[in-house]
Amino acid sequence: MKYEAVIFDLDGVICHTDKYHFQAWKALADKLGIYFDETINNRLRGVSRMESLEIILERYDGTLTDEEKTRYADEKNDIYKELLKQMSPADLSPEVKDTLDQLRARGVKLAIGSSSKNARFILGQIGLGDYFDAISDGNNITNSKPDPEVFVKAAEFLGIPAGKCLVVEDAEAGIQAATAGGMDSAAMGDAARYHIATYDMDSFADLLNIV
Ligand code: B16
Ligand code: MG
Repeated sequence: MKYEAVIFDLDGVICHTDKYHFQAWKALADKLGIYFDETINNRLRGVSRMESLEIILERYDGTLTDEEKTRYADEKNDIYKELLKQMSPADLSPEVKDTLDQLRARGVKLAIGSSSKNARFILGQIGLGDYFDAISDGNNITNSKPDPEVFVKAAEFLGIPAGKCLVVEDAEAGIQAATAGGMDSAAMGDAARYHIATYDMDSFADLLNIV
């Protein structure tokens, strides 16, 4: 076995919440009269909530105080959390669940490394609340991807050296974070287009050949 642990990004890897992020940011952008579209939304992948707000505000004419920014980020998160209530175990694909189960059966440790502060809520919604051996998320980090902190913490929580961990990511910043943390990476979706990861995946089940 090449890796003792696999650290999974959440959004865009285990499940897909982009459409809910989009709807929630769009509602806020509309309220502030800011242009916002799917292309701008793509830039928010893997990026923290406050950094996402800054990207959206690039098209805002006025200036906001830090208090106002925090209030608007909270407002977006309230809308987003309300939308997340629609998620259920049906949002976990059989391919993803089956692959995770097979990795676990081989004795591989499984962790989450997500920028999201809602990671535990999302995992609960899709029926994986108690599934992972460790969860490192937006609540236990001070620096977001491409800083390696979220993955370094996940490896620490597992007690496994970085060199024995594989990171699975859909965001370019996430692949950069894995590399900065001394970890190999496997890229899915958007991240696979940049060919900067150790492996580019076509499907989630490819992991069974990589690990
Ligand atoms: P929250 P990941 C990231 O999750 C999302 O991809 C990104 O779009 C979002 O802004 C970020 O979490 C923070 O999310 O507002 O819920 O704390 O891909 O790192 O699992
Ligand atoms: Mg992601």
